[in-house]
Amino acid sequence: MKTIYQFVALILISSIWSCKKDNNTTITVDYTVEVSYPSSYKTQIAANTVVKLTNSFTGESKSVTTDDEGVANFTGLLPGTYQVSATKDLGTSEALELTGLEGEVYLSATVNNLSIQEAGSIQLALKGSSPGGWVIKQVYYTGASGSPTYSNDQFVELYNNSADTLYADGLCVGDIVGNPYISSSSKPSGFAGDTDFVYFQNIFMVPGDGTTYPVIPGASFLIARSAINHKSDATLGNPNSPVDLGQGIADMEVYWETAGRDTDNPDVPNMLVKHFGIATVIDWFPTVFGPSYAIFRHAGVDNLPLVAEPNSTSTRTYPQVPVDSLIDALDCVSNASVSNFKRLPSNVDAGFQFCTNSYTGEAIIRKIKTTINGRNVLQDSNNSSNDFQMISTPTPKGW
Ligand SMILES: [Ca+2]
Ligand SMILES: [Ca+2]
Repeated sequence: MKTIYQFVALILISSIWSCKKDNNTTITVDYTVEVSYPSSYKTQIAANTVVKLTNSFTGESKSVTTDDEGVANFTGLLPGTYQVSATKDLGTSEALELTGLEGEVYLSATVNNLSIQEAGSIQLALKGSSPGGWVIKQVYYTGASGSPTYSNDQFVELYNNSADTLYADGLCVGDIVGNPYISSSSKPSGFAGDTDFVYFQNIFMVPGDGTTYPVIPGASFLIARSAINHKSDATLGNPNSPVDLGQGIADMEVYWETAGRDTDNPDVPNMLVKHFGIATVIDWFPTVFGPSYAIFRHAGVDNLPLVAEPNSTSTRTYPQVPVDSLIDALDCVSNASVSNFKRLPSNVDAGFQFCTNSYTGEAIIRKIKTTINGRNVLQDSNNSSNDFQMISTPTPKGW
């Protein structure tokens, strides 16, 4: 009996062995995963990306890094159902190279319950947060050259510097309290040195329900002091003005009804007035000697604390906005040698800009960092001395 048992056992073992041997040689498969970057990137080949396959039954996982073609080659997989994931963290320099923008980016892609029964391949498209966002692209504050003086054509142009559609709804824009140095009796802002807050002279907000004003990547949103063709409007304009800010160019205008001297273009929507510094001023009138601008979002914009300027005899008070709420800012003063008249803290804007004089028709425009698929990506290092340049004539929505 013992011999028979041994014989049967031998047969069983050998048949199991042969079966196992057959399985090993026939039922593992190879599989490739090709990983790509978003279409807004300079290249779509996502090299050096970690891809992980996890077998849903055994729980075992394998990780392979993609090669120079963005391909991860998996070998010896058991047929079955797999969870697939790829992750890629871009450091600042890598993000800059691929997107034109600084800032860390975290990309990932997953496919759930992928059935792998035979050799094959799959493509994974990485997605993630895109760097960049709203930036101030261009400001024109100096006013037209020639006589009489004319500054009704001032504007601020915002720009979608990201790879995603953004909505302008709820964006606040304003000019910061403080003298840009106009004469030897001028004094720097009493708020200078405050690195936690900025203080506004005027604040205006884009209306909308959150999706009313979409702006595609690489497009602008222009806010005019008054939305008319300043060059050709015989009644309200001035032939010396360098700009047409009529319908189709201006997306918004500021309309200040209270002083009774502003006009309302019914074809261009009006900004919501959140704070108007001096009610008797005819319109939003950033100083032609060099205003500082900031854009921000703040849920409590209607109830911002109002603060008097330190070391000032003025009783006027100004809305205080935390620097954490700022999206972008640009400090301008009257000339190159008065950096002590900067109004924005260096953690917001490490530099400043200036024009040669008031009423010169000059403007300040942000530099182009790179171009990706025809979309200009603008330089944004939070230092306006480097990021912007003066131009002799404004180019509303142009370059
Ligand atoms: Ca106006
Ligand atoms: Ca209007």
